[in-house]
Amino acid sequence: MDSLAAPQDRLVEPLLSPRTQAQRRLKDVDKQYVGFATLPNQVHRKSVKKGFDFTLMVAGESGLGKSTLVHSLFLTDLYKERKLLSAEERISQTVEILKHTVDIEEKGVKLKLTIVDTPGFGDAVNNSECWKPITDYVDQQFEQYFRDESGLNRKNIQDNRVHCCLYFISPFGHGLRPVDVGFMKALHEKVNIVPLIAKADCLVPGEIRKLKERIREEIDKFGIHVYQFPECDSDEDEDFKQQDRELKESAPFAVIGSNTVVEAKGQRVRGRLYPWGIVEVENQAHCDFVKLRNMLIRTHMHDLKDVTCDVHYENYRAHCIQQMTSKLTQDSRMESPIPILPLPTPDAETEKLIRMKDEEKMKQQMQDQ
Ligand SMILES: Nc1nc2c(ncn2[C@@H]2O[C@H](COP(=O)(O)OP(=O)(O)OP(=O)(O)O)[C@@H](O)[C@H]2O)c(=O)[nH]1
Ligand SMILES: [Mg+2]
Repeated sequence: MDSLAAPQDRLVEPLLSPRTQAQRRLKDVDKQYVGFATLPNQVHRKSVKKGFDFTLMVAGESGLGKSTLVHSLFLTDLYKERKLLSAEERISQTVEILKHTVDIEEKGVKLKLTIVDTPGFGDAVNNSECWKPITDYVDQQFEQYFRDESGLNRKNIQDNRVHCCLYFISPFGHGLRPVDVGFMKALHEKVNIVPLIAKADCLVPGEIRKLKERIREEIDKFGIHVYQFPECDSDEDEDFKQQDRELKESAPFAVIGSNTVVEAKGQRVRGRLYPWGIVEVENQAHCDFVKLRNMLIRTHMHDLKDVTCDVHYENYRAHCIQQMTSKLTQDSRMESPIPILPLPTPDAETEKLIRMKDEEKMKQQMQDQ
């Protein structure tokens, strides 16, 4: 820019205060750009104003600690006034699909978080009836969204689609059970499934490692599509890349849930107190609870929403539109107001007349020439 400045400007410049010089230079830079570089700021401001919503579902066999984990993850933090339960005050068995919604705000960013707690199913059952209420629930949310989107007020649609389903796998088996395979396959095209090893405090680290390996192999073998963490961008810093690697290696996360606060090394922590010691829910050496929470809230919430919208909902939408069009064409065939009749074929007499007329026409044309 300096080389383009007028000669008198170049003489005056050194006499100006450093602040004015800086302001001048900024103005010069201002002249060089149109302003679309502010687009990310505009998007940021708009989305912060609008707020975010996220729906998380938990599913799996009965008694694996789904409700407890959900409380450990969010609800006791969110419901500040809610008292922590004592060890005796167990969370009761979930008998119907329960939806809890909380509005939270952090540094001016609003999040409407919905937790869908589902009743657990028995391990001996391997028929679609036991998870039908869950698949129906997911479909109903898609259906509602599809209807809202086709309605008049498209701007203020409430997004209740399930963005992630934490699927609890028993720590006592040798891998996936038929019920796990059946459930995940029934849902994997509809929702992002994040498999978890429940009650990880029941296994020693070596057993957890083996079970993780086994589950990963079986997920592959049975063709189950669980949520895939996206590739890390190459321009991310080394710390982030390392975290991303660890996250991917830890899947399926082994988790521990607890509703009690216990004292460990002079600190009050959420954990489980056993005669031989304490397992801490938020201690990374004890389980993957923190990794799971970070993934859900800090690092992958947006991607989970994107995949829900761009892949799962798109599939549902395409299927709906296909069904609607095939029904429409079927109906119009059946109820067409103008009967489509076959074209009449001329009889022999008419054919003879047409031929004679044509011959006459030709003779006339030849005489004229
Ligand atoms: N050892 C151990 N026990 C747990 C853990 N999480 C929950 N529990 C206990 O397991 C029992 C069942 O927990 P729930 O949270 O009700 O299990 P659920 O999966 O919601 O059960 P349903 O509602 O029947 O589907 C309770 O006694 C919990 O205290 C855990 O991480 N480790
Ligand atoms: Mg429950």
